[in-house]
Amino acid sequence: MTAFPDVPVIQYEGPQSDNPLAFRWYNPDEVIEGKTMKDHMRFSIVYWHTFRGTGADPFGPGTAVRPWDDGSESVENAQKRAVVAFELFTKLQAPYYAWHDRDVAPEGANLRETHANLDAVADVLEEQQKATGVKLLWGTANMFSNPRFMHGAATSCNADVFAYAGAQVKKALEVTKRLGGENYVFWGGREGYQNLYNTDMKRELDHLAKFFHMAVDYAKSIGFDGQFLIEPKPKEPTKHQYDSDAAACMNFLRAYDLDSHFKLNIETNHATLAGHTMMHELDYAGMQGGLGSIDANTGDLLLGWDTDQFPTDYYLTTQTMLMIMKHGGIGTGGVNFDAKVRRESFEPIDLFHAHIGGMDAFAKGLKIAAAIRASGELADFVKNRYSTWDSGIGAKIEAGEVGFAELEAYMLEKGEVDANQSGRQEYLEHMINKYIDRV
Ligand code: XUL
Ligand code: CO
Repeated sequence: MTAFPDVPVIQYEGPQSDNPLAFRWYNPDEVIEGKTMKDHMRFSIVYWHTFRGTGADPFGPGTAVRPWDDGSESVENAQKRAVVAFELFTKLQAPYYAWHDRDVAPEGANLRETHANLDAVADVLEEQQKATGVKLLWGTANMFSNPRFMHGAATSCNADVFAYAGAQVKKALEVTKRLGGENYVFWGGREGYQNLYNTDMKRELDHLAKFFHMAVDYAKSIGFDGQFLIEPKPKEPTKHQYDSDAAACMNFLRAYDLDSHFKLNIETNHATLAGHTMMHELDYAGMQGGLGSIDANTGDLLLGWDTDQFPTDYYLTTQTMLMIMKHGGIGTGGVNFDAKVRRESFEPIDLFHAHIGGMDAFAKGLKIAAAIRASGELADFVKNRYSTWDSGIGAKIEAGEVGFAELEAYMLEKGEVDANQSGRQEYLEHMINKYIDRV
């Protein structure tokens, strides 16, 4: 049985290929800076958009044609769907996948039944992982769709909801461990507020921290040694999400003594919703030792909400790979396509076109970034721009050898600062194009 009879395992055919079902840039075994493309990116496919997305929007129902799915919320349908998912992962040569508990298995009539449903589907996931070699990048719990989470989960005003969420994450952690998941993600679902008149923000943040500490403690008790990740997002569904951006997350983690247990999962469309670039969020997380993984997608600047589109822009992928390489690679994380096909792209084959495009864009971005790094042109420019800090007064300031009194004495003697130099933004933007042209 195959769900995609007309799709072969996608192969690398090189930039001149006209075959839409081939990679033009993603050549998994090609070595760049001493590491294969496969290991640089550790591509991952998400279960929720790719296998549970229907194309529904606030104006109309789903449009997606998914012949393998009978549309029911039965465990049997979920198990059949899992087999199809692994056919797609394998045909795309994706080494990883990621899920929410509720993507893979339906809720039952009560928590006990819900847990059992998850176990029954995990049996198939485990079998399929073994048969195909595809691995679990991360698991997470959906604590935002069910109406019980209307006020949030760990930040709910209702203590019972906190308790339910704890039970849910306990189980999700167990299943993530069972399936060899390399990370566990918390995206803040409805952890935020719609207004401050009805919200005790301090109490909610204290609860959120308590919840994360419980997760760390429980993971330790079951021997789950995957990396915990928080995924920043500023808004949607709430007006203010507590995990609003990389800086807010790092501050939260430090304030509550969680920073040694968590890193960040940086998502492109979340960065832009926060008014930042992906490059900014990656650099900020990286410099704080918090870069754990990325959710690869892109938004539409004319729409301005979380459209979760597939990334095809070489500037974006180049900038992303530049930052990942600058900060020493993606570690146990990966390039996880948290992206969905458009409502109008309703055929199964569109899932392949979308992922091939995203993987190729990242592969080319990696090659461009490597070429920029190999020439040293950009790094030399930046180093030179800060050269006044390498000796003289700059070096003394950095070494902590001087205070305001010494600075005053220095400037009184010198009278005026040495001449400033151009930042050369336009020169650099054009210089980056040179590498895009040449790769
Ligand atoms: C929501 C989002 C989530 C997380 C996992 O915007 O990105 O899908 O990645 O909960
Ligand atoms: Co995401």
